[in-house]
Amino acid sequence: MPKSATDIRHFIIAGVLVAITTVLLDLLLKAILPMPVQGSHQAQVIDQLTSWHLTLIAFLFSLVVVIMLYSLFVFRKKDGDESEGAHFEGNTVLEIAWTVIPLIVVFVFGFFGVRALSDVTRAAPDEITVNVTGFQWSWLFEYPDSGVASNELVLPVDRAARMDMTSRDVIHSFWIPEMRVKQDLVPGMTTTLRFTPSVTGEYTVDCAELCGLSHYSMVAPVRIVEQAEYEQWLAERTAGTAPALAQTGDETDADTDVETDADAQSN
Ligand SMILES: [Cu+2]
Repeated sequence: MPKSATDIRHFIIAGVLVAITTVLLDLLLKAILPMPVQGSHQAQVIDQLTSWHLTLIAFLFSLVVVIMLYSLFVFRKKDGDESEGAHFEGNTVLEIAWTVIPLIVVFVFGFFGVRALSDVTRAAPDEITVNVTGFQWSWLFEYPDSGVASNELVLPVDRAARMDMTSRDVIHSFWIPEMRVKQDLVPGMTTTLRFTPSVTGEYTVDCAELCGLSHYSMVAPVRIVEQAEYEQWLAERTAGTAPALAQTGDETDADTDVETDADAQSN
C-alpha cells in the first residue's frame, strides 16, 4: 500500500498504464477474433457474455504484465547499489483485497453465466421440433409434424427451433458456428438444443466431437429461409418421398444411402 508521495505516484502511473493496455488489448482481441455472423438470438446473448470475458481477460493480463514490466524497469538495481532490498511481513489489507475482489468478480460472472444459460435454453411456445440423428459419418433431420426426412436442415427465420438429438453409434456434437450453441448427441439418450435463427442464409452443421476416421466429413448443409419458403420445402417433401429423393440425385452416393437408410428405419 502506498505510504509516501513517491509510492502514490508509482501507483498512479502503473494504474494509468494498466488502463491504457486494457483498452488497447480489448480492442485488439475483439478485432482479431474470427467470429462468424451472429445467426441466432442465442448468438447475441453468448457474444455479449464472450465480450465481457474478453474485457476481463484483457484487464487481468494487463494487471499482471504491465505491473511486472513496470517493476522490472523502474525498480531495477542501480549501478553500484549493493544495499539490501526492503523487508516485508505480509499486508493484511492487500491480502483481503486480492481475495475478496476476485471472489466478487467470479460471483458476478457466475450470475451472468447462469442468466445467459437459462436464456439460450428457454423453451418457446411455437417452436419447431426436428429429430436429429447423428451417425458415422452423417446427419439425418426428421420433421415429426410432417413426416419429412432430409440430409439438409431447413428452418424458417425468426422462429424458435428445437433439436431433439440422438446418436446411432458414438458421441457426436451438433454445432452450427453462426448459431453459437452446441450440444452432444449421445447413443441411448435424447439431448435437446434450442436456437432461433435470425439471419437467412446458408450455413453448415459440423460435428464437433472427434468421432472416428471420417469425423472431418461429418457436415450437413443448413438453410435458414423465410417462413413461406420453409412451408413450400416441407410441402414438396411431403408430396412424396420418391420425388424428394430424386431431387437430391445430384448429391453424393453416400448422401443418397443415408436417405434410404432413414426410410428403412422409419418403416
Ligand atoms: Cu461425429
